[in-house]
Amino acid sequence: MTPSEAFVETLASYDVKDVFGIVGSSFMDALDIFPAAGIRFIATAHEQGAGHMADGYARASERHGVCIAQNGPGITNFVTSVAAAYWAHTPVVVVTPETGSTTMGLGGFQETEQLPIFSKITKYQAHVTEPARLAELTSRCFEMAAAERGPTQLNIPRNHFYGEVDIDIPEPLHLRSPAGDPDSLAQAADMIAGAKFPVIISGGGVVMSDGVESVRALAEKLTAPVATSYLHNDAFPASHPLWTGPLGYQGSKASMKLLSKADVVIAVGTRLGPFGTLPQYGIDYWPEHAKVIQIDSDHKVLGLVKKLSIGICGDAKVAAEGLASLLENRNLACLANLEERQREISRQKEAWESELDDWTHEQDEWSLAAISESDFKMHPRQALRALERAMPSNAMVSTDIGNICSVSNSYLRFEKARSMFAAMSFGNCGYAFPAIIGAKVAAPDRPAIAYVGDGAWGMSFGEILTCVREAIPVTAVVFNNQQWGAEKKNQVDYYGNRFVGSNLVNPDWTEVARSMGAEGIAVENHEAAGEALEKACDAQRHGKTTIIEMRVSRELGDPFRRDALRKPVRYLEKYKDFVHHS
Ligand SMILES: Cc1ncc(C[n+]2csc(CCOP(=O)(O)OP(=O)(O)O)c2C)c(N)n1
Ligand SMILES: [Mg+2]
Repeated sequence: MTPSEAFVETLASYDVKDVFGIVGSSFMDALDIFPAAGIRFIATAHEQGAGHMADGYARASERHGVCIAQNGPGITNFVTSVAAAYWAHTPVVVVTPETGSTTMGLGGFQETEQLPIFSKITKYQAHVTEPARLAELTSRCFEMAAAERGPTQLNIPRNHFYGEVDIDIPEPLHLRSPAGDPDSLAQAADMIAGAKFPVIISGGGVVMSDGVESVRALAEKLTAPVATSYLHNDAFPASHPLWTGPLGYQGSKASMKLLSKADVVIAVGTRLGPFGTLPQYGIDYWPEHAKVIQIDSDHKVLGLVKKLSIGICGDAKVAAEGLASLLENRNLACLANLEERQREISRQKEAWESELDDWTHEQDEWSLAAISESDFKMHPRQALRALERAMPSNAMVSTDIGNICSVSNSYLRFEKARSMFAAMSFGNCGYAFPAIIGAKVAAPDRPAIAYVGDGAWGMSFGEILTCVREAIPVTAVVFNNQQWGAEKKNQVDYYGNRFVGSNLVNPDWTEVARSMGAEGIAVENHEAAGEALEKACDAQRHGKTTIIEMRVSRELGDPFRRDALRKPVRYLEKYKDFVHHS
């Protein structure tokens, strides 16, 4: 067979059904036979979109995401999306055809060294040194992406698609993650049995291992409250009495207050990332004196951020099941104060819900002025509450990076895993819309909704073209506050309301949507938000993509990074006024 055939057959062997990218001569010889191999090539508007789609696709399913593009500029366009997938721990195989090996270094066309660019944002990189190794290294990239949970790069000098090879097509290995060392599990079970106020943190690893049921069983055995880790709101069902909501920025005060009381923290499938455990609302909730049991399939994150008592390197689901079975028929200290703890859980949850109900808008000086001066009057929090109430029960929601998307963390609740696809720790604006398009391809029967700020929308709305051309119906909820709000918030808090670069002038986004072949709905009042969302989700069933433009005031919620900013200091005379007057 030819190397192109070997490559495509290996994709098929790994059950690849969809590949995202933009057409290019460097891989056309393989692309030509994608359809015959049962592989759909989804042509995107930008390669960054293709990378995010592959990410969203993998996060919504248990499959690999795959993307491919033209050597040189097509590949450099992937960079941000690969970094995002790296920090979302998503198994994406990034196929990067490169300048031909016979001319590399001569400074021909579309030439750059493609391995160094991705070296810090991939879990594994394969360079195809000769055509005979193309299938083998393709397979390696699939195995490593799954085992290491992150993107891998398959770099292919473009001439290596041609020729003849005599090889066997590799088969998937179906490797399993470690179950957790038995001694560590036994020690952890002893520690949990002695706990008086155990609290569980359920993280992304629980979602990825399909371990929600196992964590639920463990929680019920202990009647332990379950907080979800930052931006993994789908790691525990929100209707469960032990669910307390998300930790981290704009998370649940109920979770934070309950966690602060813990004597033993059971952190399952979470790296306890530093940003996701920062104090919020002035509550420094991390229980410094508690014993911490951390379970993660990646040994490199155990004890990395938070001091721990027992680290268990293992699959979240299998290890949670292991703990639950070791606790079977044991005397549990926490059952002595069971009712007291149950009352406390309910009390904290009710307090937070009623605080959210009353928290219709922001109250700080800037926000109050902005509300009265803004052209648009709708309050983001009220709009988010209304959307929450109208959210279809099996919806998938992606969220972008921005002030309003961050505030949405308090209002996004899910019943099942693989439902929330936030831009994770890489934190790039422009993630949510393409990610939800990929998720929709993986789960076409589920309503797919992206929350996006107007600034981030400007970066990503081009992918409406992909929705229309490829018939992938989704809903984008665009929060038009006419500003790069999250960054403006820093200018309010630190830079004396000097707004350099943070105001936006927007077109009518509903007209833009319509002219691109989608529907557009403008919402100016939170009471209309729910109906608009229902209509848009319904339109998905008829193949239509809808952009809901939420015209909201310029008020702003708490900032991202109080931890990382300082009040400005100026020594030069000409800049002396550029300080913070408060
Ligand atoms: C690619 C990228 N560029 C810049 C930033 C810095 N940044 C973080 S939030 C933000 C503002 C987002 O504005 P918008 O999308 O309108 O949402 P809003 O904050 O107004 O709700 C910016 C520019 C980023 N995170 N990612
Ligand atoms: Mg904005």
